Amino acid sequence: QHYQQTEQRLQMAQQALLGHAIIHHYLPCPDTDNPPDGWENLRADQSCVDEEGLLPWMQLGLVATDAWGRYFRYRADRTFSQHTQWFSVIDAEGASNIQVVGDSGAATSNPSRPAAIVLSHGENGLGGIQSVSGGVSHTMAAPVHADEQENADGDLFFVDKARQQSGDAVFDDRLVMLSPKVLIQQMVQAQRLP
Ligand SMILES: [Ca+2]
Ligand SMILES: [Ca+2]
Repeated sequence: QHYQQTEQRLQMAQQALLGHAIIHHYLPCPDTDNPPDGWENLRADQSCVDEEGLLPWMQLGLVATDAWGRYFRYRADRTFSQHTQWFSVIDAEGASNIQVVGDSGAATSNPSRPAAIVLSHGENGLGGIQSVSGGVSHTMAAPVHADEQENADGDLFFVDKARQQSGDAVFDDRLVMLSPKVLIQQMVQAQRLP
């Protein structure tokens, strides 16, 4: 039930990001405030304060958290989140530095290179930030599973795979990717690319 609801919210986040890109010709920056306010954080020069943070849910008109009350982690590649310059089709193809693999151990596997990812830390919530009523937030404990650690370390690498458990180490993260191809196709259709 919680997984289904979280899955639905992730799908909606994916759609909302596409819609945002079509309207504004870029992806929003992450929300890096503490406590988060649901709005992107920009520097004076309009670049993102950080490429990774929380999904700016207010800006996208979404529910703030997953079904367990934790904010969604969000990373947008800088090619696609530049507010001052439109990305071109040529630049965008394969330009993303984000890499998503099915298993961090499988170094040979071909990584996906999405323009952005939205991630729920799952039922255990480890590595996430819990929303507490009254605008307060609470940082969850660090993950135990190596692939959950990979999803919480703030770098360019992520793991997307089915739930897994070995002893105390549980992998239950869920993520959605925004494909550059889909993004470009939608923007071309909406005549939002030069
Ligand atoms: Ca998790
Ligand atoms: Ca990582």
